[in-house]
Amino acid sequence: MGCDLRLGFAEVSLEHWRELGSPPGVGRVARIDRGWSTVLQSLEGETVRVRNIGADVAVGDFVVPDADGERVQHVLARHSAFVRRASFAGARAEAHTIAANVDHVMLVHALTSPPNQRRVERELVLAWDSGAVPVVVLTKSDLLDGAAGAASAAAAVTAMGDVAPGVDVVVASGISGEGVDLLRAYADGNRTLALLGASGVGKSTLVNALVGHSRQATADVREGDQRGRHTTTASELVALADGGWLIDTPGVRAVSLWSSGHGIERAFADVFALMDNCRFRDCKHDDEPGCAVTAAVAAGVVDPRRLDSMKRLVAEELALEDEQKAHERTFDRRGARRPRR
Ligand SMILES: Nc1nc2c(ncn2[C@@H]2O[C@H](COP(=O)(O)OP(=O)(O)O)[C@@H](O)[C@H]2O)c(=O)[nH]1
Ligand SMILES: [Mg+2]
Ligand SMILES: [Zn+2]
Repeated sequence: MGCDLRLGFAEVSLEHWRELGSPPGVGRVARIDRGWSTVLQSLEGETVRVRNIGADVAVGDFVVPDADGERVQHVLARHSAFVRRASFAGARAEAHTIAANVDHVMLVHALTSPPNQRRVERELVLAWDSGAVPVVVLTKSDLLDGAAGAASAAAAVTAMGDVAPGVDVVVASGISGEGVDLLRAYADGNRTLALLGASGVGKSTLVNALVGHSRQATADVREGDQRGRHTTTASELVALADGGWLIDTPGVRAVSLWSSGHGIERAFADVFALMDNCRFRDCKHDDEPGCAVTAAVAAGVVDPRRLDSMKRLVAEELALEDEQKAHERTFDRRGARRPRR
């Protein structure tokens, strides 16, 4: 038995599978419910449900069930993973993988609210860290009417573009269909897209438009009809008709950093480019003489809120690293196994 390449296998996952001796039953996790993975084994929809016991599984993962088909035996190497910090007040930081093996992270915002530059900056750090390429999607364009609407959409594109250097910004609507073909093109070549954003911004409506039929429940399913009023509560992998995959995710209210790479450098590439010209190598960009960053702020080239935002994210990342180091030291003293990052 082989594997169905149409599931969108990442090269690293395939290699890992071959190293394991090409075990049968390999598939892709389409959804996770209370410790159970639904594993898609072919594009036609052959699925098995297996337990996740001891396996760190996320939607989008390629997995191999054990011989009895009861639990996940191997989670194949990922080429990307969108990870955020999941922890409760006072609890130690823990990582939560929202989606794995994603090629493009669509950061969805609604044009009906003022563009939230600070939120998208934070999302971009996580997106770049994930290994996927972000795209900013401004949806609900159908709700902006006439010349005033067009002007406000254009202003939103500029505002988001200003804080997303090198990132595509796409105007879309899940209702009128504007931008939907553009978005679908990101999945060309059997790639996987993940939609991320606050609850109610229009992710599931976009999924339905991209898939071409009503696949995902959206918020306006009225009480009283047979489906009740349910919306996305867990991530879900959906096939696109002409190839490619989509992962719809539930709304995340606050995205906390779980940083592990160079997400901040990528997300703030414009500011980092300026830093090369600071006089001091250890410049903190506060009030040091010869600081190219504060000079750019003074000249109106960089928004002071963007600089503050970057400093806050850097501090948050350092605090998280300190917390993890302290925790690992505690573990080392106890002689316990280090927690996996
Ligand atoms: N007019 C309009 N309404 C939209 C659009 N996208 C979503 N909505 C509405 O916004 C609400 C939330 O949409 P939903 O897709 O469930 O958001 P999600 O929580 O991000 O998945 C629903 O009432 C949708 O009908 C859009 O492009 N245009
Ligand atoms: Mg939804
Ligand atoms: Zn400086």
